[in-house]
Amino acid sequence: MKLLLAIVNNDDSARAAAALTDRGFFVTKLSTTGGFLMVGNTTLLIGTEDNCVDEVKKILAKFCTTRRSAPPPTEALGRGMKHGSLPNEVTVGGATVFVLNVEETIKI
Ligand code: 2BA
Repeated sequence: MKLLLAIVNNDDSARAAAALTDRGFFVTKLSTTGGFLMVGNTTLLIGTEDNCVDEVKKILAKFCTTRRSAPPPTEALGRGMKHGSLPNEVTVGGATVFVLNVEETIKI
């Protein structure tokens, strides 16, 4: 069994989670914040069998595409970013996915 931690854009999270649950996957949505931009994102927890990991990755790739967008407001920015230092457009979306081995899953 594997646990996928998928950090995705808030705007993509509902459709990605719905597509995953439609295919029978169990999903938990966590509201998270990126440590660099200090902007909200969503972390999806997906526990699944080893042979289903590729299907989860395909669904995430379908619903979490990268695109160009206006940057977040500068007052929301965290470390490493100065006022006026962002370009007019930044790349948003995509997914950062960690695949972890699960020793045991128990539902009590
Ligand atoms: P943030 O930490 O807010 O990072 C937003 C984007 O800023 C990143 O996009 C990356 O392009 C850039 N960035 C982040 N840290 C940087 C650094 N130390 N130096 C230079 N540029 C940096 P993504 O790589 O697509 O990551 C999107 C979000 O996924 C991140 O939001 C963070 O919440 C999470 N994430 C990505 N990689 C991670 C990792 N290795 N561990 C934990 N969380 C990660």
